[in-house]
Amino acid sequence: MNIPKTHPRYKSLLMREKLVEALDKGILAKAGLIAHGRGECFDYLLGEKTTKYALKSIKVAAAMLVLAENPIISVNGNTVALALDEVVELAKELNGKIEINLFYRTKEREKAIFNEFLKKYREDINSGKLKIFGVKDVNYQIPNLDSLRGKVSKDFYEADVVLVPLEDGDRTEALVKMGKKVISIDLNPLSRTARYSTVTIVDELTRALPLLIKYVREFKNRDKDYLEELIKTYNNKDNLKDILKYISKRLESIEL
Ligand code: PTJ
Repeated sequence: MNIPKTHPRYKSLLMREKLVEALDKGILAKAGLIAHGRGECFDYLLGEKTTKYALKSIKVAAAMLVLAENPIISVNGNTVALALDEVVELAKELNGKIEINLFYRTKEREKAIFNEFLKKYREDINSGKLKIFGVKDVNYQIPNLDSLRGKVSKDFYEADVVLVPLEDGDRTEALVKMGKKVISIDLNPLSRTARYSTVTIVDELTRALPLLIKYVREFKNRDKDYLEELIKTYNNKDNLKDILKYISKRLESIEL
């Protein structure tokens, strides 16, 4: 569909279009459309911009990723549909590790997603700059997690910091129980994922990732004490409460 750039909701419509295309290509789960709709609704409440609270989480997440010994980024259908390039850019700033992990897991979708990486980043994959896990190598099981999301690669299993955009609450809880630091990106500050994560970035994926990349680059040049202090002084639950207050104040003062 040709969406005119002048349309007041151009960006939002473009995102929907990308998701529909991804559905046609077998990348997105049908339920991914519903998940996006829920996200859109929360984004309206947030004013469709990165709040100062989200920025705070982004900085803490960047510090954690820079200090991590073995970080990994987990991607699902929605993330690949909306932000494949940003995920790759971020992975390449770290150790190049990305894991495909699907809630609605089928061999066909795994393959379609892997091919999407291969189409654009074959050279990086062949040279080892980019490592895509989660297709034929899922020999490890996350304890206490029955969904198909529980099957992971050795690299994911052993990671100390995991970035999980649009995650499920169950897996977030199980990953935290394993002792991992879990960074999620989720527009819904009330979700179980948001509440269980070590750091929740309550922001839209395609707004948050470029900022995360920016701060990862910047923080590689900062000393360890500075980054550790950022992490130490952050409290995820307090941040979520601040976001809820922000939404509620915003709604009370809104002019229609
Ligand atoms: O590709 P699969 O099979 O792994 O399935 C992925 C989905 C997302 C369908 C699956 O994990 C799922 O059902 O997730 P939930 O439980 O609906 O949670 C998705 C969360 O992501 C919701 O809380 C939404 O508010 C949020 N969300 C949706 N779109 C965005 C978003 N957060 C940030 N940016 C978005 N663009």
